[in-house]
Amino acid sequence: MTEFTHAIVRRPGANFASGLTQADAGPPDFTRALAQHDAYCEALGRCGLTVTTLPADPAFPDGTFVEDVAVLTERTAVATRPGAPSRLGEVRAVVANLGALRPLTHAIEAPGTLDGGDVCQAGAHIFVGISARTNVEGARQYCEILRGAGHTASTIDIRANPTLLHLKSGIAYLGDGRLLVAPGLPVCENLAKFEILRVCAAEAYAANCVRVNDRVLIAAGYPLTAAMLRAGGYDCLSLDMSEFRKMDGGLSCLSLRFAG
Ligand code: CIR
Repeated sequence: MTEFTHAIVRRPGANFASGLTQADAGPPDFTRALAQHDAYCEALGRCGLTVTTLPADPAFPDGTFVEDVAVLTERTAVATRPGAPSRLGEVRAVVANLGALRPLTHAIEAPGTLDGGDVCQAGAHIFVGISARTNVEGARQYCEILRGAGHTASTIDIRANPTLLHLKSGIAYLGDGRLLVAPGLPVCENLAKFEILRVCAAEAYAANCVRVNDRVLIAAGYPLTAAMLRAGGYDCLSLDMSEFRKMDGGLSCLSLRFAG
């Protein structure tokens, strides 16, 4: 598993509640969102990462979900082309801040769209979701980039499952050939090569966890998933994600993690 040294995050802006959401869970509380974001950054620090925090940009209420605008592997650094038109302009600032640490190797071109939330790296293999945000052309371009760099890649079409905004809304790689998977994620041949830990239907949101070096960041309030991970030997840091969940966001979306 890649040992991460750096993360880029972006503070939620005062108009965070104007972002895109289908959660129907009411508006997020901005003050609480800031406190949750601070705790998230602190957790990344505890995992050994140097965290660069970008200021909010009022032009982009979804800008705190930085994961969607770039995808980084050990061999590639790709600027995405987000599937939501309101998010297209988020790419520039984040990519500029990757700077010399991770200079871009590629960019997704129109008419392709790709959201970083649809990319799940599982060791040497990379799963790319085809979703309401990532189209077939964007996934094709990205898979070609990955294969050209020596990765293997395959797609998972999640369009039949509207409860999953992105592929990583329903899957997380835990390392050691293990995946945490939500119910409803289509099981394909490439997934079956991994050991699968299943999240129960009542805790589907908990499938979006993040392995960061020796720890796993998990969303607070999902005791069965937490117990399963702890029984599996994982050192879990539990974080309250309530306000980001109201905006369809999860733990992975709030940072770009990489080895600098
Ligand atoms: C959006 O709809 O684009 C944001 N409100 C949430 C994005 C969450 N990102 C992610 O899961 N990677």
